[in-house]
Amino acid sequence: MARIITVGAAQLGPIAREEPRAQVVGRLLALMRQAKETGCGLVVYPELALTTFFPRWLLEDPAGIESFFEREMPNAETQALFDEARRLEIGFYLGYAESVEEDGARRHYNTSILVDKSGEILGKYRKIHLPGTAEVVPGRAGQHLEKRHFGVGNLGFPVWRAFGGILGMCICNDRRWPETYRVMGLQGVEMVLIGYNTPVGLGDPYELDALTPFHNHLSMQAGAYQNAAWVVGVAKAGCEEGINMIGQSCIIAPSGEIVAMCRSLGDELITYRCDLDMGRPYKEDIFNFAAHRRTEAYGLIVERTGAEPPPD
Ligand code: CDV
Repeated sequence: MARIITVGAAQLGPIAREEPRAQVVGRLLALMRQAKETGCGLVVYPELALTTFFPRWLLEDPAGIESFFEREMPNAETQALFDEARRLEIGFYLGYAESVEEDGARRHYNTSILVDKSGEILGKYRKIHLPGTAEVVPGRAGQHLEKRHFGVGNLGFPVWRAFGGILGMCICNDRRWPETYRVMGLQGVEMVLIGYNTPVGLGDPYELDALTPFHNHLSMQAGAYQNAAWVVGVAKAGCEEGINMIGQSCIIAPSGEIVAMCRSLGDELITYRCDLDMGRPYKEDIFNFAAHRRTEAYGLIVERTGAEPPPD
C-alpha cells in the first residue's frame, strides 16, 4: 500500500517589524485551515515564521532583542496553532527564534519544531549553518548578522519516524550544504522540511544575486535526488522592511523534480500528495549507499593529496 503524506508548503509574505505576534499567528492559522481543506496532513511554515527577519539589524538593546525570541513553545501567543492542529488533526513544521537557559547562560538559537496531529512537539532542530557575520560589514548595502544573534545548533541532524515515514528538518542556509541532506540520508530520511528567508540586494555582486533563485532550487533538488527524499522548501518572501526576499517555495520529489511551486511573493499555499515509497527505487539502486558508497576510498584520496594539490 502506498505511503502518502499530503503536504502543504505555507509560504509567508513579509512580516513587518511592528506586526503583532497575534496577527502573524492569524495568518498561519488561515494557511493551516486552507491546508486542511485541501487534504493536507502536514503543513510547513518558513524559518523565523513568527517575526520579521530581525538578524538583518545590529540590535543592541537586550530587551529589544529578546522580544523577537520565544522562551517557551507553545506560549500564550502560539498556543492557538497547537490547539488548531489538534482540532484539525494536522501536523506542522514551524521556524522561530528560541531563547533558552543552558548551563546557567541564556542562549539563542534559530530553531524549528515538528508538531504531530495531536498538537504535541515531536522533534526540535537548531540551525547549524549560520550565514553572514557577527559584526556589521562596513559599506555593505544590507547586513546579515545571524552569527551575532544565534549560537550554532547543538542538536545535530536527527530524523523522526512520523506521519508514516522518516522525516528530517533543516533551516535555510543548511539547504546549500550536501552534508545536511547526507547526514539525514544515512539515517534513511524520506522527507526533509526546510524553511528559509533568502534576501537579495544586500551588496553581493549582481551576478550572484541574479543566480539566487537558481541556486535555491539547485541545492534543494540536488539534496532530494542524491538522497532519494522528498524536500519541502518554504520561503518568507517579498519586500520585508525594505529588503527583497525570494519566494519560489516548492515541493521536490526524490527524482529531483519540482512538482509544485508558489507563484506569488505573499501568503500562499501549495500542496502535493507525496508517495514516500517513490524514493525506494533510487535507494535500492543508484543511491544504494551500502552497495556503492566507498568511504574507504574517499579516505585514501584525502591521505594521498593532503592539503596539497595533486602533483603535475
Ligand atoms: N536565512 C538564511 O540562512 N539566508 C541565507 C542567505 C543569507 C544566503 C540563505 O542561505 O538563503
